[in-house]
Amino acid sequence: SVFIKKINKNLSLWAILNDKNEQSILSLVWKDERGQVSIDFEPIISDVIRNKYCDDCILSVVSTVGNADKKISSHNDVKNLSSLPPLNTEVFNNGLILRNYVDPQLLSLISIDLKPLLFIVGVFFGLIIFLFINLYIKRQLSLHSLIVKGVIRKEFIPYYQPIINVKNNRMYGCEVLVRWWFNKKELISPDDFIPYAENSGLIIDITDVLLEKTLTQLSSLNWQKSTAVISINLVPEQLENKQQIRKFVDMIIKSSISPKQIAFEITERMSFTDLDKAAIVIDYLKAQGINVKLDDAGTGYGSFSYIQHLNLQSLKIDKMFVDTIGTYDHKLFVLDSIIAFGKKAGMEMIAEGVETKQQSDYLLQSGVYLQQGFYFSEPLKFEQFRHYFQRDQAKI
Ligand code: G
Ligand code: G
Ligand code: MN
Repeated sequence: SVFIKKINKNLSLWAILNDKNEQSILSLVWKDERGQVSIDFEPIISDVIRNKYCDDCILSVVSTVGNADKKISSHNDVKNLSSLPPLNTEVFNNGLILRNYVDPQLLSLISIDLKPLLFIVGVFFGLIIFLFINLYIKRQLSLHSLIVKGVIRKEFIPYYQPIINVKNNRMYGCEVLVRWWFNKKELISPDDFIPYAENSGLIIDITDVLLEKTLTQLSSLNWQKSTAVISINLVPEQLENKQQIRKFVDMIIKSSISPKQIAFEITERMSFTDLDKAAIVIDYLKAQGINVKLDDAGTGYGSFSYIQHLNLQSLKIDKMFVDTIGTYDHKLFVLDSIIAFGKKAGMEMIAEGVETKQQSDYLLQSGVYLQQGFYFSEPLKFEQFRHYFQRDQAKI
């Protein structure tokens, strides 16, 4: 216990700390030649006294049996207090009796029942959380139904970003990037719907529409007379679905474009659930002449294990690494390592997100001559891409 103060010759106030020192209770100690009496207050009373909620609203009376009515003080307030029934009475073995009197007003203050208040607060917060979840689900549901409608109306259209062979400055091919021509008037970027579409499986229907449109548009350019390759993005889930891939292959075979001019880019951002299944599908595609490239290489789930397991022969080096060229970012070493690995494994490499001449030159010097990025061209809508393609064909 800790000494607090001396109240008079015989009486002193102490604090008794509990084990964890979290809450102390107060103890009044009477000491004279006959011995010592200490009164430990209930924690709640200790708390009240410590925090000075009121003066003279607590009275503890120690008396011997038969002596209880002899009041100790003439103080008015104290008299008032002790005229009420005591809050508690304790009789000790040695015959002493302890009575605690507490001002009823204070008592009602202490014992305000917090349960109903807590309940109301709980319900309030519960309601808010419920409303948020509700709103979120509704939004997602409406995005879902909008995409479904968009698929039916074929609102998903391809944009084409050229991939350049820097060695001869000719177009090696292009990547197809989806855009949502929402209600035929608003162009929505993939970032706003691709994540949802990928997670919900709707990406399968979107790719369907996209591939169909791409094949029609590129056929109209006599694409098959060129050697250019078309890259289409797939998520791992699509590649594990052989039925789905068969449908794509059928669409390609029916078109005028040779399967050799088609490649699928498979993103590393998501993981495969069944690598063996994917490996079988990739072999099937290869047998059809369709190449599969590893997209966003180095950014996601185990490039190297995928490359080994899936027998991939192309990788697209992510913009994240191209961005480090000309900086002191330590990821520049990663870029160099990816390139070194690609060379050793005899893989075709395409650098993405090339924005400057410096980046393009560095990559070329490192042996990566297939490049894509704003430095050469943004993704183009079909009309613009037609011109781009025709100009490139005229270079022969
Ligand atoms: O073109 P860009 O901003 O705009 O595309 C944003 C993202 O959307 C890129 O990560 C790209 O890989 C992805 N993306 C674009 N088109 C498709 C597509 O047809 N299918 C899938 N799965 N992803 C796509
Ligand atoms: O993830 P994926 O590689 O499929 O997507 C390519 C994405 O990168 C698209 O969103 C495309 O618009 C974007 N992109 C292509 N070239 C560049 C570039 O040079 N700079 C930037 N910032 N984005 C690019
Ligand atoms: Mn891609």
